[in-house]
Amino acid sequence: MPLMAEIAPANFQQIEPGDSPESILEKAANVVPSARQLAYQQREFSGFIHFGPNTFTGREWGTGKEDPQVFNPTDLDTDQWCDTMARAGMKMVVITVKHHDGFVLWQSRYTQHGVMSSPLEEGNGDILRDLVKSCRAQGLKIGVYLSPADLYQMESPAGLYGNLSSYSERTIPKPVAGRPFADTRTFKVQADDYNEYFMSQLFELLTEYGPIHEVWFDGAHPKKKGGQTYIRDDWYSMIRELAPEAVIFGGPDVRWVGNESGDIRATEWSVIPMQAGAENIDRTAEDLGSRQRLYDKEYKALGEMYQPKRLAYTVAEVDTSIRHGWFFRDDTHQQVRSADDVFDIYERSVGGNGVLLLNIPPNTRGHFSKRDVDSLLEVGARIRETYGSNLLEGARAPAAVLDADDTSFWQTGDDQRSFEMVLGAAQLINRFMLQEAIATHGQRIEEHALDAWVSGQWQQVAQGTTVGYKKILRFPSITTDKLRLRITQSRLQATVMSVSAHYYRERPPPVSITRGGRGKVEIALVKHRFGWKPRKNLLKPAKKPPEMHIHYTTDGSDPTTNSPLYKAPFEYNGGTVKARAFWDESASALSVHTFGITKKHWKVVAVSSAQKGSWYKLGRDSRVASRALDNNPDTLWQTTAGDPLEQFLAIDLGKIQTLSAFVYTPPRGLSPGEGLIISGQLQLSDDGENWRDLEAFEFGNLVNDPSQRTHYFEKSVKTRYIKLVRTEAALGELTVGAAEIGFIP
Ligand code: FUL
Repeated sequence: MPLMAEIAPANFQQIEPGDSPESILEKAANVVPSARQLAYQQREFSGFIHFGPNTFTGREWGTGKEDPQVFNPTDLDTDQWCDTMARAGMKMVVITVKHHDGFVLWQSRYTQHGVMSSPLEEGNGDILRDLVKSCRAQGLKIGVYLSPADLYQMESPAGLYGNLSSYSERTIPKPVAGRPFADTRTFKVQADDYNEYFMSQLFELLTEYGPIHEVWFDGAHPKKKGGQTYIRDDWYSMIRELAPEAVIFGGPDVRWVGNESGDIRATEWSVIPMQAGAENIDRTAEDLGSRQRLYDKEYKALGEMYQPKRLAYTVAEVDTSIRHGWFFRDDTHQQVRSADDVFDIYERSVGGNGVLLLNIPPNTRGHFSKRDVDSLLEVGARIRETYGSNLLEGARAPAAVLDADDTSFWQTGDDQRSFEMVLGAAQLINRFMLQEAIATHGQRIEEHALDAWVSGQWQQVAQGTTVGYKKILRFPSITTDKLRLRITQSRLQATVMSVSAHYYRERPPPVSITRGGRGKVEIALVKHRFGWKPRKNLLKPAKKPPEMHIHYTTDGSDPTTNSPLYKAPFEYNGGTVKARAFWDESASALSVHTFGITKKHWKVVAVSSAQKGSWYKLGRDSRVASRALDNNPDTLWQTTAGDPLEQFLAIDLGKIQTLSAFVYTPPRGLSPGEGLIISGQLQLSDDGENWRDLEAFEFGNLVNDPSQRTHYFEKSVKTRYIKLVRTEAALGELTVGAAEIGFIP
């Protein structure tokens, strides 16, 4: 392909009507991150803090009607948070200064719904002030999550959200008698009451708490009101003026990776086609930036309005929580991710051209709980142990890829597509890291492969697609003294700025605990995504893997080598199974699974409605009520839209059972948000006809995180008949459903 006239690298490139596929590709290859995006991406790993009334009420999404008195951390210790995060290897912290409930964690002039009305320091507490101080001591940067959705401002009588006030010229910050600002800059905007409120609060955050490095705008909206609109362009301009180093998440700089489970695409392009403003892309789509996507005919066929106007640089941010849920709920049931799990997410996200934003929700004392701390400290130790040094140091290789200079790089040429690295001595290696010179040359590598010299010949040990800021290749351990990196496909000539090789000390893999079709519990080693076992005919493992044993318990205790040895699937009527794999002295992370009572003798006694007939994905009767009891999470029960007043499912458990919790598995495979039961009521009956209320339940944030949810009862109940009644469906949908309904004994 003939090269076109040089294009000056820029943060975005405009697509013009006369552009050809070649010229579009050339433009894409010359999109580079802005200085603030680059600095942000180089920080790699940040902590996320969800803290607020939800911490004390156990909700995922608040209502805005909480009494500020509930917010009562009894022993707030932001130093403990920051000390832990710094030791985990994080460089920045983002905190929910205002979540969807509208409660503010700082001393805002503009509302009383926040710390100023809470018991914390008798109304004088300020979580952001304390956190900023602790962050400084640890060298951590700080970011603020300010939710545009604000339930307090929607629900309270004088609330400003959607109050139908007119847009007129307003001055930001709105002056408040007796509370002047030291920073005397002001902004004139056309705004309504809520935008004026929101921007004035942003002004406080950006001018009174020191440099802010990320502003996080959540896209989620538990509710909407009054056709409220946002003057986003004005928010962004003010941020640029007041916090020039801050990246904007949910705005022009940083993009949601598209899930909350810690996953990143195997191919993660930073350069993606979009309209100006960046709001019009489907962030959950599998392919955002391949060549096909750049000059997609179908995309163009949608018409002028939908045509991508520019190729822009956006950093993918992987936000996930160390706990099940974003807020602290309890230290008994709420699951905490193991170090294995977090380290795996770290390697895939940071080593997959993304930034990892890991949430650690403080508990009601205002501390990180011990389990979270243990896991984080172990992750920090593994990061240092694995990535703290480079096994290629002193190797013979192009100097530019081994020096510490970010401006020097090796570049492919017409007949130069690979380079070798010759080590001084053979080394045990199972990780390889590479980086492109994105600051000057953008993201260009489309495919690459790594070879090792083993048994007198080159053997491919790993391959990948995109690289961008950083790629970590993981492969079974090999012993070698020679490596070769091949760039097998790229946009224009690609660059490699830096490479390193590492060894991750292998641990026994975690185990999975499942219940098979016949109701028996099966425990198995999880095959690591990065191939704990070498593929056949590829390479002999450098070391023979040691013998592995799995031990488990059903009495709640932590399994040791003295616990029952797992040999074969076993019968189990429900409860909690814990298991670990052991080799030599080391044990895998603890796996825990709680099973509901078996559903063998359950029957549907009544249902408000169910979708009949076949459904294209699953065939005949795939959405009838019994599908919620069939132990198959891929089938589902879904109501019709014909019973909007009362939607329910009543079940006969076959005999009287003792139940301690309700487990809801949301339907899969419907459109996003469809069929989700956000809140409901459980009822009991002795005869299947006369019902009395048991408890109400509520599951927040199901749309973004449609994972299995458990509602524990205040105390266990005995019953033969139980009924699930929908109170509210997600996004106001007319139908609800479930993939599975379960109860824990
Ligand atoms: C989502 C929110 O709805 C959750 O509550 C959480 O804050 C998460 C980070 O973003 O959109």
